[in-house]
Order: sequence, then C-alpha cells, then structure tokens
Amino acid sequence: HDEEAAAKAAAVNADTGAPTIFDKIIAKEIPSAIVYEDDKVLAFKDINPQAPVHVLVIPKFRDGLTELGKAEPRHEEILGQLLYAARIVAEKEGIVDGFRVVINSGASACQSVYHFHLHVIGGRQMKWPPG
Ligand code: D5M
Repeated sequence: HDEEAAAKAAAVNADTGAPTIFDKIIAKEIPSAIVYEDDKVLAFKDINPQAPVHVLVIPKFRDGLTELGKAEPRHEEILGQLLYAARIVAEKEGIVDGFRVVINSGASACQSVYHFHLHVIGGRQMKWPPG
C-alpha cells in the first residue's frame, strides 16, 4: 500500500538533527535546478515533481529548524522570508495566479527530509482535500 510505505519511509527518516541532503544542495556539492536564491533562502526544483511546477524553498541556515513543529520564536523572521520567497518562485514559474504551498511536518505528514522546506506546487488544477 503506497500510503503505508510512504509513512514507513518517513518514520525511518524521523528528525534526528543530523545533516541532510539539503546541506549538500546548499553547498552545491550536489547539483540542483535553482529557481531563486538570496543570502538566506534557496529554491530549487523537486527531484520527484508532483505537478508541472514543484519547487522546494529552504533556509540556507537550518538553525535547528528541522520541521515546522519544532519552530521557535527565533525562527519567525526566516519563516516569513521563506513564505514570501514562495510567492517570488510562483511568479518566476508563471503560476502566481494559482498555486499551492505545502509544509509536511513530522512522520505522520510524511516529511522525509528534516531540513525545513516549503513545497510550491502548481501548473495544473489542484484537488482538495490533499491525501
Ligand atoms: O519532501 C522532501 C522532498 O525533497 C521530496 O519531495 C523529494 C525532495 N528531494 C529529495 N532529495 C532531493 C534532491 N536531491 N533534489 C531535489 N529534491 C529532492 P518532504 O516534505 O520531506 O516529504
């Protein structure tokens, strides 16, 4: 069953605070298709796109922000910057008239990479509710 497999995979990857693949993407040790970058934020195409446009927006400095459920007051500013960057990405990708932003927080939401990230998804009609 796909959903169970995804849940299991997410649980295996549960938040340990260890470095993630996104650190290597930030360091440009592994390639990514960058859509937007500034001093604090990096946005790049998801390797497993769920729609014609699927971009991840991440902080360049994780600073303990592994998942939204673990956010602390010091993260408020970067959280706002990431959300605004999602809008910049949507505009650059030509979907600013209609797009979805998703945050998976924790194993039961199937989070798989424990470096906070927003998904910017669009380019097709989205459905509700999500799975
Ligand atoms: O989403 C984590 C997302 O990260 C998932 O959609 C795949 C994506 N991913 C994983 N590795 C890469 C690389 N190397 N490049 C681009 N995208 C990647 P989550 O919300 O944690 O399930």
